[in-house]
Amino acid sequence: MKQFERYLVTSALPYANGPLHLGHLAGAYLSADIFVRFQRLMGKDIVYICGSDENGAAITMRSLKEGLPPQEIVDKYDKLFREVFKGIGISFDYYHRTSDPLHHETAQEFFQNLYDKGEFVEKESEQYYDETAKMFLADRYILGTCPNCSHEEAYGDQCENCGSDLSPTELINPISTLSKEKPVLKKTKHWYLPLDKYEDWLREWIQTGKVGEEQLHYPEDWKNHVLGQCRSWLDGGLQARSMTRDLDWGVDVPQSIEGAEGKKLYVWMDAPIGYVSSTKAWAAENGKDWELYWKDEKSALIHFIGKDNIVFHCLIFPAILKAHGEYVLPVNVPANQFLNLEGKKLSTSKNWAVWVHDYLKDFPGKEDELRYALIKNMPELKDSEFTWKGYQDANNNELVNNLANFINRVVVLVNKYYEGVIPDYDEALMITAAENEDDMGYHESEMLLLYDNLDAMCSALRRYDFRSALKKIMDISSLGNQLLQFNAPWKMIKEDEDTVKVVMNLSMQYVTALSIALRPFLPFTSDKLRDLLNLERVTEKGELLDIMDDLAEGKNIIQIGHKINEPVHLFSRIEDDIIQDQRNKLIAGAMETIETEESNIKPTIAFEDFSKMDIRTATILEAEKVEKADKLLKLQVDLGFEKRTVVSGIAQFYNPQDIIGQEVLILANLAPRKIRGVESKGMILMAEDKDGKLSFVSPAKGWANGFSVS
Ligand code: B3M
Ligand code: ZN
Repeated sequence: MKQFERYLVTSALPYANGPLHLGHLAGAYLSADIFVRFQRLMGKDIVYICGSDENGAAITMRSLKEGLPPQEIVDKYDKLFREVFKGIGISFDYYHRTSDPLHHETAQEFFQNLYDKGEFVEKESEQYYDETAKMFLADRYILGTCPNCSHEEAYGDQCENCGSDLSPTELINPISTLSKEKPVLKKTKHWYLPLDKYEDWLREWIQTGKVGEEQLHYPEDWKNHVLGQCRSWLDGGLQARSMTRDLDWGVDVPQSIEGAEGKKLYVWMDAPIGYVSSTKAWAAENGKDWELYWKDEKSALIHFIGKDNIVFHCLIFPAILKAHGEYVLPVNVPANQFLNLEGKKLSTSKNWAVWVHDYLKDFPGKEDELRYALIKNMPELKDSEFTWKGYQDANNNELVNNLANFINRVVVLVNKYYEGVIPDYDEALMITAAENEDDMGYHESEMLLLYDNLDAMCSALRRYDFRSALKKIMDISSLGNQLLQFNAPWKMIKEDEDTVKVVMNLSMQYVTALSIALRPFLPFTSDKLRDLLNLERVTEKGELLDIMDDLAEGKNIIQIGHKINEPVHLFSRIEDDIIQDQRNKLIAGAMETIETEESNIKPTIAFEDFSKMDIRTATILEAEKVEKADKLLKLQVDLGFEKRTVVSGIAQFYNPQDIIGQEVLILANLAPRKIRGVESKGMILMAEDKDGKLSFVSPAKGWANGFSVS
């Protein structure tokens, strides 16, 4: 195993275009925070950096939607992120932002470096341009009809109805979301990174961990789903990717480069360099050398991200780093999968989310309760789920009944029997040679057991297996509870005070170990517990390493004669009504979003516009699936005065055999269109519900065909 002298840990830079929800936390932030706090507790040199991602179309689209300038949008969310991350205890060493001049400079230097080395290929292509708004349109600014499923609101890069990847020029009837007009194709020049050129070494590096002779990482340490995704990208063949955009918001392409005017860096070119600028800002404020962390081979770079960012962190950014030449490559990218919520995909646009700022407001002082529930269900290897019931159970059954119960019992008893002073004990009393070959005392052997459990927790943390590591903490607490249950000091105190001293001293050692070991997971609880123990709060400077050394040598970690404080409650039960409130809130939020969307009526039209439409009653005579199109049915409809063919995107909702004889309304004078080789004349009118389900709109039963609807 390669030994590293220092670590640089990053969490994905969140787009400053909307608030953070539980999925974000469980994806890239909690995991990194646990890892970093743990390494600090082990005395490692580790820097944890992040920042707001404030460039690119994600921001300008939001600015359009909220009707605020982009700068105001990013200021608003950057501020919110800082509050929320602090509130939930994410312990960045530095939180920067990519609108900062230092970042613009750093990203431009990087671009210039690659440009000077001839790493880019200049290419001219035709892209959509909005003549009214006078700008080139990023993919998301173009809407049109999907060529695959006829969905009318497909984006320039993707159809959300059938899920196909598109490019803007494939859309039928493209329209600009800015001016609502048809964009024109216009020539534009961009700089492309020829990723195909790096394919061979990327494959070698991902699969063997080697670049040339040098072993840079060990693939067996990487998560399978991460390797799998990389492999499938590589197998599909990498393509040159444009590293610049025609946008008016973001980092300028260095103006010394010919043709740079009006061009910005592609957001996925500049954002990962945000990790570098954030490190620079941290170093400048702390008198450190940022280059050591990025350029020395004894530095381990680790990116914590969600699975949708894998290709950028495992292939594209490494290619950029390598092309530059002076930088280290990541030793691991322990990406998490997705967190679902109450049985559904988390969705910002559908407002199916628990927002972290809302949680912090609704549950003040219960930050660790959320951290616990999320870590326990972290989507480390596969998608997982957060439910309010699960949150309640984790709190009541584990934090209250196990952890708080153990700690409380110990603290109460030590206060009761010894006025809060850690008792001295006679180890010899408890040596039971028959049970224990090494003549080891009870205290000593239980301390070793504690050590073994802590050691197992450390190994799990090093493997990024945070769920198992958290489980080890609860195992230690369970062992503590068993210790009390087995010895029942509250009974024993009457006949055998000396043995009670051994048991209570031991229990205090367990509680003290917990006050440090649970810190990566439950930092707020660690502080409360240290206050309760009347010990200094943990500063994350090697404290875990210290107690592990002491325990290995059989030393106590809280000293005889030390006086602790009076008991306080660390966790309390969460009742059903609180949970029900949260469920109601979730559903109400989602409903409200649907209503505002429904009331989001299209612009007013004139009566003449309406009267141009010829809507008729009709009956479906025949229906069959369209080959190789999951969503389409080919229908024969009877309009009374004629029969015709219509292709309709309803195959997901209706079986062909079930709709023969169905009475429908049809827009009869829509221009004919070829869909999948079939000429479609007209459109069947359908109603769409909140889940996107379609159903027929039909005249009263038995209505004759061909009548006009107005
Ligand atoms: N902002 C994408 C995201 O928020 C992007 C991550 C950048 S990491 C350099 O999912
Ligand atoms: Zn589609």
